[in-house]
This record gives sequence, C-alpha cells and structure tokens, in this order.
Amino acid sequence: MLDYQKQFIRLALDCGVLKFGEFQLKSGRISPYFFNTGLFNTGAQLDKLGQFYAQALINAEVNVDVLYGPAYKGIPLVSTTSIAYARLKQDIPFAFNRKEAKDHGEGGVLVGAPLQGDVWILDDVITAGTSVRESVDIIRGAGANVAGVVIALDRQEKGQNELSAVQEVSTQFGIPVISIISLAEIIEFIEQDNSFADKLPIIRSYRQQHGT
Ligand code: OMP
Repeated sequence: MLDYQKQFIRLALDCGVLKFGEFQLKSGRISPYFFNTGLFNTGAQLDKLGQFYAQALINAEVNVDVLYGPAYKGIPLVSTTSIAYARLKQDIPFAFNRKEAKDHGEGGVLVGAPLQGDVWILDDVITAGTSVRESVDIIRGAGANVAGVVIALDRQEKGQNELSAVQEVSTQFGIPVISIISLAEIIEFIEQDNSFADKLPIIRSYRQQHGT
C-alpha cells in the first residue's frame, strides 16, 4: 500500500466516509463496510480529496488532456482534482455536463473546456456503471478519446456474474479504471491498525464470499 492510500483511508475514517457495521447495498447484499463519499463535505476535505484523485492519476503515469466530471457528484470532484493536478503536475482543462440540456444562451449539455484528446472520467464508486456509460457516450460523441475512469474505491466484488462492476465497465468500454484504493488496501490498513482488529474476520469472510 502506498503512503497516499493510507492517508486516504485515514481521512475517510475521520470523515465518517468509511464505516464498519451492517449496510444494505444497492445490490441487496449486506456489507460489513460502506463508503459514502458524500460525507467529504467541507472545503478542507474536498481539497484533500482532489489531491488523492490527482495522485492516483499521476501514479498511473497516464496521459491526461482533459478531466471530465459527470453531474452532479462529478462536478466538485473535477473542480478539486484539476486544482490539485495543476499544483502537483500540470495545469489541464476540465469539463462537466448538465443534467438538462440548455436551449438558450450558450446551449448544450457540456460546460467547461472542449472535450479533446485523452479524457479521464472522475466518479466516486461504480455500482451499475450507468453514469460511466452516459459519460462515455458524451465524450465519444464529442469526438474525444475516453482514456479511462478514476474512482475513489473499488469494492472488488462480483456484480451480476463473476466480474466486478469495475471489471465490467473496463471490459465493456475497453478502458482502464483506476481507483485511489480498493478493498485490498482497506483490509491491509485494518490489519496494521489494532483499533479495527475485531472487524477483520467479517470483512475477510465477506470478501471470500463475494470478492472477485
Ligand atoms: P451514485 O454515486 O449515484 O452512482 O450512487 C452510488 C451508489 O453506490 C449508491 O446507491 C450508494 O448507496 C452505493 N454504494 C456506495 O456509495 N458505497 C458503497 O460502499 C457501496 C454502495 C453500494 O450500494 O454498492
């Protein structure tokens, strides 16, 4: 596990974003942990969140021409990540969409920089992949290349079949999906931190049962 991944898990715990307990997922499955990125909700937390997304992209050593944030959750994500990316590496353009097309003024569904070159989609978690599908259509429709997706957490668990939601998106669109952390790092973190020792058995058995 890299240092920034450890810091990210620490921040997620401090903000109540990462919680242990019993949670019903969208899939109906009962999970011993939940990750709610909506709880990164102060300026300082958003600042740090952007640094982690930017760090994940930099670590992956990929070419980034434009950052794209799907409305609504992707809008603060793309704003904070582009600021962090400018500080850490390079100033790059960003864009996002509107949920409803505007028929007056500048019109259209896209706001921000033109979509061109290698465009990276920023999302929080991928569950069904619906938001990624919409983003891929918008970006390819604009004539740009969907270079990949960056998410905060990869739960690494099976979806409808043997593949995880992340693997399905990756296979279906032929693009990489980078995550700041995955369940593997959460497990490694709690293995090293005594305060969560009691959570380990249930999380390990959940992974055994539902993991990819
Ligand atoms: P969007 O952010 O709108 O795509 O929704 C993400 C979905 O993933 C929501 O239905 C969440 O309840 C769900 N989710 C998490 O946000 N975090 C998790 O750890 C697990 C899930 C899930 O239900 O699988």
